[in-house]
Amino acid sequence: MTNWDQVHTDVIEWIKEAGNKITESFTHTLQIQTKSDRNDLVTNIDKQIEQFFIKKIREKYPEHLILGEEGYGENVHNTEGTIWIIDPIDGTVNFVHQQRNFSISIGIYENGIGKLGYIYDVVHKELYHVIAGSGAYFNGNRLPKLQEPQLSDAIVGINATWLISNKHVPVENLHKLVRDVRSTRSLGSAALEMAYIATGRFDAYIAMRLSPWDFAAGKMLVEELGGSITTVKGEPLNILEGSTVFVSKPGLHQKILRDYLLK
Ligand code: 2AM
Ligand code: CA
Ligand code: CA
Ligand code: CA
Repeated sequence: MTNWDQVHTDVIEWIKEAGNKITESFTHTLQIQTKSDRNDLVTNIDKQIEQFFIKKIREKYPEHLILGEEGYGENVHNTEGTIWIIDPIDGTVNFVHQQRNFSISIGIYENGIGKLGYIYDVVHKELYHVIAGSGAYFNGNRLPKLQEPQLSDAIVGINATWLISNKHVPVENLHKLVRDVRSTRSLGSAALEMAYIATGRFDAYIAMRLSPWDFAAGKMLVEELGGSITTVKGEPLNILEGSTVFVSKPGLHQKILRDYLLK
């Protein structure tokens, strides 16, 4: 049996330690490589931080499985057992170019069910965490349930790239959405954009290409507070597969799906 209180204590300690390692790296020269295209970056620090978590987890919880973006964990094929889904740096482009607006994201699932989730904004020292079924927290303070906003008052997170072209939603529909809401933002860290919904800084977030480590923690966080997360077609997310992602406060989710994304 997993002692979840102990896991929580450990993650908080490890995430803060990892955060310090990342901020210390700011004064050193980064080794930057590209992945799927020239704008998809990875650095030695992304790799070091993933390896740091994997070492800690394997020492303390050897029976647990780890799915990490940089590939130092296991090849996880099904949801059986306890799986840690880790993005060591979510928002690597921001990490490289801005030294801010990136996060560490960790979601822990047991037999496919979310148990614990963490999103840590390293530079602002803002920690979002969720104990599924027992509350979501911002820097240790319990977050209230999300309220339904008016579409015309909504701040929507979306990357401008998807308004130029995407394979999933007609761009005209997205253009209309942009006109109908109060404003759009693009933060560049999917996990943080979901955390921003939890604190009410954003009302919705749309992304056309995310991976499990981008949304594993954010999904739990938003759902705990009564928000919804699906694909842009309204389908449930598979925690082990990449997909489009649409996250929103209650009420607004159905409205944006019906009037814009499924139109
Ligand atoms: P990353 O920084 O961990 O790669 C904005 O680019 C957001 O989309 C970030 O959260 C980024 O995560 C994520 N993302 C997912 N797939 C990506 C890809 N192929 N290229 C760039 N960013 C990607
Ligand atoms: Ca990446
Ligand atoms: Ca990511
Ligand atoms: Ca990453």
